[in-house]
Amino acid sequence: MKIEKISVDVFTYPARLSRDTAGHAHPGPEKLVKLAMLRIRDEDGTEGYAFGPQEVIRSHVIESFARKVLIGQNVFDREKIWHDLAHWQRGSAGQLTDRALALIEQALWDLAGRKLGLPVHKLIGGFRDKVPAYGSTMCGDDLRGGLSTPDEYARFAEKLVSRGYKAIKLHTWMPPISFAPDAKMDVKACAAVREAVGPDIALMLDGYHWYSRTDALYIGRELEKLDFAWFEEPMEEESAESYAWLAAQLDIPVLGPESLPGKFLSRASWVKNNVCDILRAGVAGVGGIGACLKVAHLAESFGMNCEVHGNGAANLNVVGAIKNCDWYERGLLHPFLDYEEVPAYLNSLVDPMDSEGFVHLPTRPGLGEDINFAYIEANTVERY
Ligand code: LLH
Ligand code: MG
Repeated sequence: MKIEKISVDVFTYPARLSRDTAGHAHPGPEKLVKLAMLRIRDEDGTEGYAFGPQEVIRSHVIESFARKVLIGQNVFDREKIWHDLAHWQRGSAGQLTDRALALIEQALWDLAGRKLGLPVHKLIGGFRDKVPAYGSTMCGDDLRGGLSTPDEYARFAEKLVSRGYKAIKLHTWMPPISFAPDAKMDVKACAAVREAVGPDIALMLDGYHWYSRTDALYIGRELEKLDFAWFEEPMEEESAESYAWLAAQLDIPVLGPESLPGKFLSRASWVKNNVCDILRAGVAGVGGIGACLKVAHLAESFGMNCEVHGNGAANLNVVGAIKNCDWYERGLLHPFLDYEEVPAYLNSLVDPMDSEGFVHLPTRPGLGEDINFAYIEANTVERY
């Protein structure tokens, strides 16, 4: 049961995404993009896998930290391995990130599931076999027919509802879009979507993340009139005081923190200080599935929901194993892109959604990704 080998295959696959100067994803011309697949192998030859950006698990990270900590350890000792890695972070001069911890730990969960013949959510302790999804839009853009006006958001929302979604989250306009940020435009888009989908679809807003307190308060009060389910990350999350100020004045639940560092420790301070109403954590952001479960269980202990950030196998397995999360975030979605299209390195989607808007939890052993190993082998450009 000892870990024998850790390696990374970097491969290319075609995608139609581009990133703006602030890092937000939008539709773009098809081009080959790189993705890294981390492999961890047990002495009996069983492997576990996790996918992520090459930069996060570049050869320095694998050589200097992952191999030194993992080789020879018991493959099932995830908690010990995670703490050994977390302690290395302090002396790593910022090179060993929470995102690297998350990918390494994900591969260990995948390996454990494959060895035991169980999906990871069942291994953790299953809570459900299907979960309602919200359609999470891309950020607003300036593409005609895309997400460039409130009316275009409304037309797209109608399409999402006819696809089966029972909930929609808007990401509205952010710089570098010329007029952004604009609190009034955000409210107009939210009003147009509510008008288009009627009262029975749950709606959420995840707008500009750097609004002033007063703009955030204005938007929050308008969302209350539109019966939105939550208001996500409207301000800089380093300012817990601003969130406490906002949450104290609004009835609509304020949700966060999504991108704040500090793993489950920073979330504990948010709960203790009544900084938010619904807690947030995603596997990549807090350093792994185990860390994300700690946040969810912390929230549960205080009678709060923890809405899990992001799509993908790891987040879906967490959602399948906790009670206090109402939705799975499916996206990011855009009128010009087809989320149902399977990326070339997989044989099928890990998060298929039925016509009622439910995503079904994977039943394959491990994290549940149906990996196209032949494609990856044929398109590998670097190995270490
Ligand atoms: O800024 C963005 O591009 C989105 O907000 C993105 O980070 C998305 O992952 C998100 O916040 N989802 O909840
Ligand atoms: Mg968000």
